[in-house]
Amino acid sequence: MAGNGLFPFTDEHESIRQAARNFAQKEIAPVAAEFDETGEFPSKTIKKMGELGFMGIEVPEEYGGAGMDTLAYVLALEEICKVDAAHGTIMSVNNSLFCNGIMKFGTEAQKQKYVVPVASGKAIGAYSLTEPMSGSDAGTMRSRAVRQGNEYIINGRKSWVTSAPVAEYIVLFTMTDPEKKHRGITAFLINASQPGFVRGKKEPKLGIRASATSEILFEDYHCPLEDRLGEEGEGFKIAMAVLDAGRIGIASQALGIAEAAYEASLAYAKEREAFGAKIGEFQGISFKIADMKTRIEAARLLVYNAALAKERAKKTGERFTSEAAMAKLFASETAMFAAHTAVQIHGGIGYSKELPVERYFRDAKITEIYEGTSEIQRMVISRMELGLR
Ligand code: COS
Repeated sequence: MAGNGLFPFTDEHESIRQAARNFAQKEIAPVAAEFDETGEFPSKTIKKMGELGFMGIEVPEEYGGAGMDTLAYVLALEEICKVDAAHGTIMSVNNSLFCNGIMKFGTEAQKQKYVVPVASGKAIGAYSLTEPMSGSDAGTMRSRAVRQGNEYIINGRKSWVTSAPVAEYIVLFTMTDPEKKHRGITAFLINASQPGFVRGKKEPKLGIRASATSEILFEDYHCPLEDRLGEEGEGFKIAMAVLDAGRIGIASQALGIAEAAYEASLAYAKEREAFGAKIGEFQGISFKIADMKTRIEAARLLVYNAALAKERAKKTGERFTSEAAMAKLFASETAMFAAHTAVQIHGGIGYSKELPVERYFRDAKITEIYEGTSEIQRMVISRMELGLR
């Protein structure tokens, strides 16, 4: 069983964890290296994950989801990412950045039109905040939406949009009133098959290569009023609140990568011999094993704690910003540490594409960058501690 008695795991949690583990080992493990190499989008396995309910774990069943809680979501995502972080990225965007935001801020009609197809795995969703000149400083975007009667005309360029090359629907954040700065940002729901939406250059990435990422362009895209998410000027708060949930997903992704790197290292330390002994018998290796294991268990506690905080927030409406930021910060740095250490323990073979260890190393890095860099997480945590926000 995951956890250690501190967390309220149920049989339902155990069954989704097992289902995710079985699926990942049987269906994703055999193809993960190939999709990483080609950078192609793994449509078949993603479709099957949708059929199993993995694309809308927390979405109520009447909106096409699995109707489970945040702990179920992090347990399933951890198992998928333990085998392949790229599949996990696609899953996390659909769940936490797309469905979660619309369930929280959308109208009934928006939930029916956008959440139902994505949560049931029939369509892919995306989330678009970043622009070429606006990353960490998300309030400074240049794209624009101008209201004309009962619609908005959207123009501009967004970048680093996960799943954009294949997404049918996108939650977009753009400026409606530049003078108001972050208070002039508004969220919209975009239909990628409408005129004025253009998919731009695909990013050639270091890791999570099977998760497609690209720029998107808006050229006089007409967005009807009913596809505005929330009120005018509420976009920045919606973006931040949705990222709070997203960061818990990235933290569980990082935990999964760290565990994979650790388990490979442990097995290798028990099997590989040098100087007449198993390498695990040398302190140079055994202390690395101890440090990996300790950091992973600490990361696990933070991830499950953040999931519980989000679950409580469904009733109290309280923010879980700090819990999510701490989990993401620590788990992503743990993933990078564990993957880096795993390559070192494996030596030459760890640097080879014959084993997945080098892929864990490349995939781990993004968890310290996307959905807010480690520096941004430290900013978020320290501002809350110091009462600066
Ligand atoms: N939930 C709800 N509201 C939030 C919030 C959150 N987690 N975080 C901030 N806000 C609100 C604030 O309360 C403030 O409200 P008012 O306008 O009423 O004062 C407003 O948003 C602006 O907040 P703040 O002054 O803290 O904004 P900053 O411009 O200083 O930036 C950071 C805040 C740096 C935290 C934010 O820009 C950020 O998270 N950047 C990283 C973006 C990111 O993760 N990008 C990756 C995209 S996905 S790959």
